Amino acid sequence: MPCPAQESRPAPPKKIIPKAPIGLTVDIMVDCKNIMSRRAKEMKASEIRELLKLTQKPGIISFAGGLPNPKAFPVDATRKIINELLDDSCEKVLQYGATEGIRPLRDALAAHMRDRGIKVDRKNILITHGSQQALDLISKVFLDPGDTVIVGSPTYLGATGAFRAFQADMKTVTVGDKGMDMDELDKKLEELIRLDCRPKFIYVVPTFQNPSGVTIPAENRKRLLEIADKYDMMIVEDSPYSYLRYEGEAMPHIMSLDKDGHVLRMQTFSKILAPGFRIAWVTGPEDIINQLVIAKQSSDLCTNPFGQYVAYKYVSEGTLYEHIDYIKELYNRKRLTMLDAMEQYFPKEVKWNRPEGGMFVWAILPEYVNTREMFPKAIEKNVAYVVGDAFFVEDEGYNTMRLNFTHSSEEEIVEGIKRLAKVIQHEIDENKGEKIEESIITP
Ligand code: PMP
Ligand code: G9A
Repeated sequence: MPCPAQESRPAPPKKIIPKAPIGLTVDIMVDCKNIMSRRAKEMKASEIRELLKLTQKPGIISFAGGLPNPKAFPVDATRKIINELLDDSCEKVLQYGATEGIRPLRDALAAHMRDRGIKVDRKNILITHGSQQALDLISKVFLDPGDTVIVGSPTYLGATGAFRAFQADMKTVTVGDKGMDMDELDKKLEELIRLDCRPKFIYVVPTFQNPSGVTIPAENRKRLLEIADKYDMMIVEDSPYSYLRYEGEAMPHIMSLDKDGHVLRMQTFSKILAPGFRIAWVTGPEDIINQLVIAKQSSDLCTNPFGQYVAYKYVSEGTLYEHIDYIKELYNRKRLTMLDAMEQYFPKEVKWNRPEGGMFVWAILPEYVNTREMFPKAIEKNVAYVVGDAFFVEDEGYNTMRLNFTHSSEEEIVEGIKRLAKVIQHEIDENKGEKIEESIITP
């Protein structure tokens, strides 16, 4: 059935748009700094978002943003779906939708979660404008100024940005090669509760963590739930990368191990379809989902229904799973290319991990190399990374960096690693020398 909007409409007359006067807006603004909320004053620009502007410089090879590769975007299949949606149901797909998300997508996602051992239905699912919005809504619903949240050290900076925007007090727990240190977490919670400070939730990225690429093993996932149960605490499980496993055994979702409703789980289509759709979902207890819906109503009314219908077609027709297999093959080649190039070109003083999935390799440089100070030199040589300290709440991680391997081509990965290796070697040589000199002067 043709869309009513397409029915014989005369072409609109061409309008002449008058040019706006230049230079007025800034001059006539009130002294806005003075009237901004305390919350706004405490907000910090996202280093990744700022870096994205810088890395658009022509010729630069960027290992900075956690960007999917454009080859992973299913253009032809999406075009076909979009045409079908516009031809068959444009009244529905171009209309406002329910704040919770469109029903068929919520039903399909609930079924998908049930297949993974999570007993939920539609009322446990909220569709959000990316997982980033879910982080914002969770903060809005749970955090009063000064409330405590537990985060990893390091952790995803988009999450700390959201928690900071709601004036949270973030307490950190070390993330090692098995993810968050459970003994330290247990001790920290005991200590905080003794001081009458009850954190609102524990935030984790359990699988192929952003930024470190590490995964919490199955036994530690159970331990995390035991700890959450012991202190009656909620876990926010943010898992955008769990579908992107290239080797090793799949881990159970923390939520699938939970019997007592401790977990809110976030997943996204950004890394398995395309981030441009901005479609993600939160799975959780009905009461929490309902409260998040209310918070979302004043945020954006609803997530874009058009994108949701596209995502729904992918899920319901099963093409998403074939597509994920394709992405995994593409990204695994890039991961191996980066790891091989690092092995071949990086100075021996640099250490890094071998993530089994996801999008990032985490590198640790000698302590005397500051990756933030080194950054402009890397940009000068046309290669970019994210400075590691951006992922730490406390002042630490100055000798670390995050490298994304999914966005660049394999040739660019090799060339970019060669360039970066030279920059690092230069920094090591310069600072090592200074250290020795210092120790000669002041024994
Ligand atoms: N959480 C984590 C851990 C992420 O890495 C990202 C994106 N890089 C997000 C949330 C936000 O994802 P999106 O809003 O695109 O769904
Ligand atoms: O902010 C973005 O563009 C998403 C990427 C996040 C990241 O690099 O961690």
